[in-house]
Amino acid sequence: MATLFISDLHLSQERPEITDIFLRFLQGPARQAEELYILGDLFEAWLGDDMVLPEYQPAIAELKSLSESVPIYIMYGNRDFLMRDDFETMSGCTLLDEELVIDLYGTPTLLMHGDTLCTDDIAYQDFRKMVRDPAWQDDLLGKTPAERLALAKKLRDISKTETSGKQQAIMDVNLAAVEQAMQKQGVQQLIHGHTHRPAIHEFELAGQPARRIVLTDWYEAGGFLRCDASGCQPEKLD
Ligand code: LP5
Repeated sequence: MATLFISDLHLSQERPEITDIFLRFLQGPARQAEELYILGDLFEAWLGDDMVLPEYQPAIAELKSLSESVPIYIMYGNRDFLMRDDFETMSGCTLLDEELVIDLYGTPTLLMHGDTLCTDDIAYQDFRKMVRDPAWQDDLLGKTPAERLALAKKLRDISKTETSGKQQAIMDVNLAAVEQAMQKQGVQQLIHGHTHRPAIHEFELAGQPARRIVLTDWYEAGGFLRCDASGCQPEKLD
């Protein structure tokens, strides 16, 4: 048995092939898993539990079916932080806090989406503070579906313009923030997504070997991390 991790699928009408890969993953490798963790940005944009976009329905139905035999845990990303209780009910997934330590076959492991580690991206962190404010979210969820769609499009356009002008390094994690997060939680292993820079980084933390595993995004193809008692291995899907 193994525990599987995925993130940054950004399911969207514009990439139906990625939804197909995800459905095959849920019907295939995920069925054999002990647990499945989704570490943020499953959806390109989640605009509220009361306005599920039609293109998300097949994935939600398949998650629900899988959840009857495999526990599925999901974290917020920077695109789908408006998921609430109704999403849990319709998908069978359990929403997680934004930092969680699990016992991964004997190795305490910190799970995060990863955006909070990008502390050099000051504009993003300010934006994040605004959109994670419960009052901002209540106001947003009070808007009509058409208004929410328009606002999400505007935010996407602003973000695209902004990210194209930012230095790549600014949009990666800050290593001091990584060390601080790991030390705060007392772990030597971290798994996260968000940066779209899949890798396994081995380094030293407090004089001991440490590991930071960055999950792949699903922009071009799919991929997951399989962990079992013998270690963790990235696997590709297409
Ligand atoms: O996602 P990615 O990797 O492309 O970029 C992120 C950061 N961008 C974001 C913004 C999202 O893309 C917007 C998505 C909106 C849909 C989901 C939200 C649902 C609720 C809202 C609508 C109903 O997260 C980007 C980071 C990058 O990761 C790397 O870490 O750099 O950050 C930005 O681009 C933020 C800008 O730097 C600052 C934007 C300021 C916007 C101010 C808006 C003011 C209000 C305008 C109202 C129209």
